[in-house]
Amino acid sequence: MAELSRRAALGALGVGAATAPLWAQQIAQLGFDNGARPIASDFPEKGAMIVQRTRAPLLETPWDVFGQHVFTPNDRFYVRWHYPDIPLSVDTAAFRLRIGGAVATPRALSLGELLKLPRVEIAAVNQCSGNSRGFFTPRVAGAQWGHGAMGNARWTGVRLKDVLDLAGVKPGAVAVRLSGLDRPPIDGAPWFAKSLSVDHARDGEVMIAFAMNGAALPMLNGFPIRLVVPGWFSTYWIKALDRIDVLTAPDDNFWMAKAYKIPTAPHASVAPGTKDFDSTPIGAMVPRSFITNLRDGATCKAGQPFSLVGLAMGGAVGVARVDYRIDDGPWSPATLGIDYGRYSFRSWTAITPPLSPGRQTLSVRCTASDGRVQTSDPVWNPSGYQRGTIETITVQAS
Ligand SMILES: Nc1nc2c(c(=O)[nH]1)N[C@H]1C(S)=C(S)[C@@H](COP(=O)(O)O)O[C@H]1N2
Ligand SMILES: [Mo]
Repeated sequence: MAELSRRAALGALGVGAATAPLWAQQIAQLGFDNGARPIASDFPEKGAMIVQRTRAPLLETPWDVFGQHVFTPNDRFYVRWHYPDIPLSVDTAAFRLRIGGAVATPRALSLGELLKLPRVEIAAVNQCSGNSRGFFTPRVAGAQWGHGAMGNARWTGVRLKDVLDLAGVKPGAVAVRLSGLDRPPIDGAPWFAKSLSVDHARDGEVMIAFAMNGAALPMLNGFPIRLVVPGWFSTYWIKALDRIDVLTAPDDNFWMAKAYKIPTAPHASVAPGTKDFDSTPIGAMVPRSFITNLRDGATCKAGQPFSLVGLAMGGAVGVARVDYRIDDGPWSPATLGIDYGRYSFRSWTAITPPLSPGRQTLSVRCTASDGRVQTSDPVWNPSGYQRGTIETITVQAS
């Protein structure tokens, strides 16, 4: 990979990044109250993105991108960091991935050594736990994402298992903790680190990716290497990964023990306002589906059929079927597009019967290959995680 030998440098990034005056910017409407956000094109290696925050950058993919691509282009792929102190350049020659803790031989691997391992490629959706948080009712605190804190890519890299085997995981190990080059703003604050069970880390699918969609990772998406945990929410997909620690006890760090926890109740949902509930770390994703060629509030011609186009995902399993319906009518099957593997977006299309005049609701529903099906049950938890409810839009036919 020639691109990995470059010394990537972004220059100053942050407060000054979205420099265009507000009047010169486009505005995205995210579909919930107070959902207007500026669109900026001046983040490094990024095209037009919805700016949720500049420091640390939280950039959302504009919705029209999902209508144009099953694989989200790198320069339109959403960005999420917790801490403002993020890597802006990486000296790829000096870079080392350190593997320590309960291993036979602690290692510090150069990128060259890493790239000698067998290559794997997998198509997988990267989705933030809080994707679609802005649609939670009642609203909850946190980044008010629309549906664009997700993206699909072909990830190329090496198996985490093979990297762990180079160091030799000792018997008695239970978890593998991963962290990257970003740092908390104040001493004593917990580094952003996430852990997987040893079995999960060694399942042969969890990978360390050095490329997405055939190109080096954008700096903001974790250059030079990041973890990819197919089927799991991307809080675990550690970017700019430079440290792996094998643990002999469950990880009790803040980001595992306190943050990113969801109710154990069905759909990760509790009655709005509930604070005390049994919780568990968020993990596998759930089925979701979206219409991408029509916006909420769109107008269309009455008396004639029209085509629906969209994307679906099964979560941690594949997409078995997608159905749509008009108002409370029967569910009708959509036609599925190319299958790029169970972890990828799956495109779908449908031709509706002629629409009667007036306002109608269009709903879309994914059934995953394990039989799990989206429902209209509302999802609410105080952190705004794991929305999986059936999404609807209204159109005006005339
Ligand atoms: N090093 C590091 N990795 C990280 C994070 C972070 O703050 N630091 N955030 C995680 C979260 S919560 C998300 S949603 C994804 C976002 O990945 P992306 O920015 O490539 O879209 O990165 C994950 N990996
Ligand atoms: Mo996230």
